[in-house]
Amino acid sequence: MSAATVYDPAGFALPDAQKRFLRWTIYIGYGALVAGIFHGLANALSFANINILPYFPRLRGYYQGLTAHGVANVLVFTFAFSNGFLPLMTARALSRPLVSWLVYATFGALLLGNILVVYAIVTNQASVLFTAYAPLQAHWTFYTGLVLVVVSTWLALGNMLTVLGRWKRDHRGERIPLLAYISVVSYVMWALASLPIAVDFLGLLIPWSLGAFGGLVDPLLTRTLFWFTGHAIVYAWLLPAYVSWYALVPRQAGGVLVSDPLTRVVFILFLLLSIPTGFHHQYTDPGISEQMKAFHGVLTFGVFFPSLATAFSVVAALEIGGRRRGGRGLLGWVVRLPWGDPSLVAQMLAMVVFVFGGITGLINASFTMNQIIHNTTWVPGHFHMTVGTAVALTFVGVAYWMIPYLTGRALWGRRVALASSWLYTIGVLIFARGMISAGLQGMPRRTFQVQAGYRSPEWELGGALTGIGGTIMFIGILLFFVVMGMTLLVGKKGAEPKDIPVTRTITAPSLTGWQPHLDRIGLWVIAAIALVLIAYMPFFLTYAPRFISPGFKLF
Ligand code: HAS
Ligand code: CU
Repeated sequence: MSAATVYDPAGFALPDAQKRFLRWTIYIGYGALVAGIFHGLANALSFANINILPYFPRLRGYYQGLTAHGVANVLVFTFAFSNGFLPLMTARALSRPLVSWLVYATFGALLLGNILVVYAIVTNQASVLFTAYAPLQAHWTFYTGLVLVVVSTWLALGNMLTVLGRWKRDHRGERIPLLAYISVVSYVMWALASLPIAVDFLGLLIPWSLGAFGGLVDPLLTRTLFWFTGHAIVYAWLLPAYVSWYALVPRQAGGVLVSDPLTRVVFILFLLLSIPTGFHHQYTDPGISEQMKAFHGVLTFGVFFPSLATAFSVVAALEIGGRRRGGRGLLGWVVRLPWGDPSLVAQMLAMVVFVFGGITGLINASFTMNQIIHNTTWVPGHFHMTVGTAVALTFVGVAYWMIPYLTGRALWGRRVALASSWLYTIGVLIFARGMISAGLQGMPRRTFQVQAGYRSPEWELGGALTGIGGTIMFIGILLFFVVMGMTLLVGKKGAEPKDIPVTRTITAPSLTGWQPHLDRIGLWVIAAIALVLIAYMPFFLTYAPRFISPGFKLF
């Protein structure tokens, strides 16, 4: 750790058993990250016309690998990390231990879910990609495993709410500490958002995979339920990263967060607006009225706003840090930021890439422009800069203080860690440039280019950049694993950070006026439900389910 990252202890200590289980919960996530990147490499290279799939023992096809990549990296990695990180943040903010049995249950549900999902994918009975679109049909263990992963997030939230409830009993009239507030609101939003996919999997896909409904399924209904959850899911991945950007990064950069109230407003806006936007993934789907698509489109631009406010807040916090360290002039403060601290650098690079992720997101959200980029490689170009970098690289950066904190071993290989983040960032920018330009030329996503008989010469450059960038990203992440592995094996004992780097804010929360209402999370949940009903009821009230399609197993 660089000299800039000195964490003063606040007298907070979690029981050892809780620390251990949180650690193992998070390890499942990083394990999934490494498991997933191998097919990531194969997929990137396939766009450059290079086929390394034959080198994968036991792999029986492109879609099996692509499913493993998506499920491991966006479903398991993200939620396993958050299941450990958010309860840890809540406990730290409230200076209270967690509920032990809920920590264990969260870990247990996640582990069991993973065993089922891994079984289904490894045995090639679930090559349906992470979106699980029917009528592609997976083995019931795939859907059930994913349900258990979702259950694990509910258990983690249950833990946080219990601890918060106990804290409130002892602190009547006080405002919830910011770090606890934003951690809880993140998972409250997700819990609400996860209900449609629970209905989809438990009510439709699991029974169907076991032979119910005469073996028939309604593709539009299941797709709509998926995206009902599926847009909000991307914010469920993002918000834990925002928790770090708002509440920890300013401190790590030697700065301070500008506004406590603005931060709460941002998270409430995510609670309100993340869910009623799912149709922007279905602009090209038949059977959904144009008016409803337009309504979701407008709300999508609405949910863009709290991210803009976030950009303002995090840049301001970094600027304060840079100026306190002697930075002068318009941009001199950037140079003075602690560029030797691997935890901070990973997260700052994640932010820079997210600017491009955000811009491409706006283009996706624009109804007419979406017609050009939908189902092309533009979309994976977009999401590798959002979930694939803003989120993943932030979680990598957090690991650089959190794993030492949880294991009692100091970080090994600061320079290797820095190299890892820089390589990954350079890699993803080349990769996404390739995917985005080729996507504009119509290169399809989810297609094994090596075997596609309709390759266009226009895709050559974009495909090659995708392959080159993907390879650099792969090396970057491998270095992260070297750092983590060595930290666990030989990291110096006793030199680890003793506390979590929680920031201070310039504007404190107010005890009077409208602000305390922000802490009435239950009321905001009711408002969010109302908005969701307005956005989705017109579809569900007028839609007559059509169980018309048999299941397909094209693998
Ligand atoms: Fe998206 C498709 C629209 C954000 C993930 N998105 C996807 C898919 C994924 C995904 C996985 O409207 C593909 C799903 C599939 O398989 O089909 N997305 C948006 C919009 C935003 C957005 C409007 N997406 C995300 C995030 C994701 C994510 C976040 C994951 C975590 N997306 C869409 C649409 C589609 C879509 C359509 C469907 C496309 C189709 O046709 O299939 C926005 O909310 C983005 C807002 C972000 C910003 C950036 C703010 C910048 C910040 C950093 C500031 C820091 C700085 C650094 C400047 C406004 C906060 C300073 C540093 C120093 C060192 C000084
Ligand atoms: Cu979306």
